[in-house]
Amino acid sequence: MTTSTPAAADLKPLAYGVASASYQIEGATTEDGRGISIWDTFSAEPGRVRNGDDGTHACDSYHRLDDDLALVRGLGVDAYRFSIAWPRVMPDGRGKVETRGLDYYERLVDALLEADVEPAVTLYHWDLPQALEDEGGWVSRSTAEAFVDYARVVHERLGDRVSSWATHNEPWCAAYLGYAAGVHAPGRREGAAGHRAAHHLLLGHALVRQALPDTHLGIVLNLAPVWPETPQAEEIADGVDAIRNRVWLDPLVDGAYDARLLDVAPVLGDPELVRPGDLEAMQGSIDWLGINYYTPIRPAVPSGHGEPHPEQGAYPGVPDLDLVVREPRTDIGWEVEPRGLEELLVDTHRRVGVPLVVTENGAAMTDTEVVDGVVDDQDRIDYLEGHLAAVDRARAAGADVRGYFAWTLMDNFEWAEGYDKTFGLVHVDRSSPLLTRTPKASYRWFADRAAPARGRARAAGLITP
Ligand code: PNW
Repeated sequence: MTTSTPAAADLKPLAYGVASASYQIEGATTEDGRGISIWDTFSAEPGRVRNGDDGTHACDSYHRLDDDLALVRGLGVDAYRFSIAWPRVMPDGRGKVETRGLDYYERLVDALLEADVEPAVTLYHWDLPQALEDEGGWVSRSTAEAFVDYARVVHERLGDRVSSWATHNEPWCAAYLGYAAGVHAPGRREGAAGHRAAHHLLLGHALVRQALPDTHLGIVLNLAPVWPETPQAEEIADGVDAIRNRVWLDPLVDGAYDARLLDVAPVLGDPELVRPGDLEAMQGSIDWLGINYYTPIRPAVPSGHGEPHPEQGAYPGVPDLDLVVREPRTDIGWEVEPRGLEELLVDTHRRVGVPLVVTENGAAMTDTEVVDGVVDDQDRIDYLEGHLAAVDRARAAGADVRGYFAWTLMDNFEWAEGYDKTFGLVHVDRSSPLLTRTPKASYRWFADRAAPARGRARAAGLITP
């Protein structure tokens, strides 16, 4: 395939945004009729989340919406990416609709539009209603069917005002960390369940596409470049690539699971699971693709020593592997390597042929303290600057990247890591009853960076046509 390479001066402006997710920031888990989610259940089980943390209060954004909207406005970004909590809208996962839940998101959307910030909605960022998990969760086909009803209800309320929609956030995490490695909710450890969940997540996405044919619809994947450490690890790396990247891209682009994937995951060839029409419904079902990027993956043959990696178990069917993490690293232990983002954007552009958006990118730092009202997080600024330069290089090489969202607006509930690892542009003081927000140096830096593009990117129709 040929790719034209525009001169830097011809590049359209990049749209800047900031991202969050419902369970990570909202708190108020029992308010206004919200049902229980699998993350409420999982984080209540001892030993699942670091320090026994949970999202009961999170950043209390459910009550502090006005403060948080002011923070978004103050950043001067073009877009705010957030997710909708399924159990707020349908407490039992299906059937009864809780209008107070919808009211909250409507208030958020209206305030964003009022401030000339584009709302970018993610329908599913991991907070599955527990009632659906009790019936098998994503391992069960009926969850994909329930997802469409939920999507319809949300779209009916917000579809006239929201133009950018994503079905899932990082279905790899939902499927494989949740059902195979068991380190995320619902904490199940069965390899085949991971593959089944992957298929049903894709199916749910495809059914939403059919139900909402006229929406500008995408999916957000945590694709990663897979770089074998040694020539001996190439075979293993291909298996990792199959489960991390191709299990999503192949159905979306080609309407098929490839031969190596079927070898690693024979269950994906089971006609009871993959029914006639499923793969066809997935093919061509995205108008845009979101990519979340943090770090590359470096598979190696097992050395017999070295720490077990948290993602171990998340590539079921692939022979034993080690995952090597090179320096430098952020405080969550993830290697910093902007060239991974550049390569990923260029390769994925060639592969999918739809506009790309970097829907998350950011750095965890535990060492950010407020000193005289200031948080000096220069390391985070360096991380963001390095990755924005990688986006520029990918664009100059022809990759059609329309937007860049920093992860994340404020320090929040970082899943299995609890509140210990923080990615925010805004510091949240967890020791103060008011959960006081203090913009960090990175917030000011990102605001300065976004300012010249403000308005121009949206006017050019970059996020939504
Ligand atoms: C993503 N892993 O999560 C999510 O989309 C965000 O909600 C999250 O806060 C952010 O990245 C930072 O972690 C991930 O263990 C969590 O491989 C864990 C993993 C990957 C992504």
